[in-house]
Amino acid sequence: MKKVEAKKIFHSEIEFLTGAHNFSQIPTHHYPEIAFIGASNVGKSSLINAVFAKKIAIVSSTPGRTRQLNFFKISGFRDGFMMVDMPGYGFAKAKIENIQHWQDVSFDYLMNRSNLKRIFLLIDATKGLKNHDLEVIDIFTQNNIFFQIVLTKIDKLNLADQEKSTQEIIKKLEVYPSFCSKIVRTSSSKKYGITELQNEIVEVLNNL
Ligand SMILES: Nc1nc2c(ncn2[C@@H]2O[C@H](COP(=O)(O)OP(=O)(O)OP(=O)(O)O)[C@@H](O)[C@H]2O)c(=O)[nH]1
Ligand SMILES: [Mg+2]
Repeated sequence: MKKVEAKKIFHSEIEFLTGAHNFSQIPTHHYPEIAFIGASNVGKSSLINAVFAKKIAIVSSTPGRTRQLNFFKISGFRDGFMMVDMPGYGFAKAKIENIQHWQDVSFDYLMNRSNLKRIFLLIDATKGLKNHDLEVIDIFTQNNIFFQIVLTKIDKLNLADQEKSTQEIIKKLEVYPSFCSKIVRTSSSKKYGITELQNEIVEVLNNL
């Protein structure tokens, strides 16, 4: 199959397709999917906007803004692919039954979705790995789900601290077989690392 260039993908149309509160609302289609998952407020929606250079995903300073699985369709790869913006976990103010519900829907999706080709797990570079992240990573490990870490908000750290944050994560996670040791460092606000992340996405798609 002919390889598609990054420029074609990231300058193509992106549209919000649907938001799923329940597993039954998750759309059925043949498009490959790439998901952004991470703690509430880590910067998932901002990063989708930065990667596609469009204000399409809703960004908020209030944690817990994304309460459904949001599906965005991108036209620039073959006949299309999907980006999935997942509800953030670890949102302290949410009602316990809501948290349980989002988690059930999210994990059902993550574990059973054959369309899903890559999970990018976002970690705030200033915070590092938290218990919530490790719980998610444990579930990935138990289910042999491959994931790749993306550090967010690196504009808040100097280069030495970015490196320290990266090495700490590698040290903690290198024992996990489903961990991809290639960590991408990004800042949506300063547009750092966006090209690198785009290249990772292109690689996933071109290897399908
Ligand atoms: N300094 C800085 N702030 C950022 C960056 N990315 C996101 N933010 C801020 O972090 C906050 C949360 O961003 P979102 O993109 O809404 O985070 P989210 O992970 O989608 O949040 P939920 O949907 O609540 O889970 C907003 O105030 C953003 O402006 C970044 O690269 N640098
Ligand atoms: Mg969000």
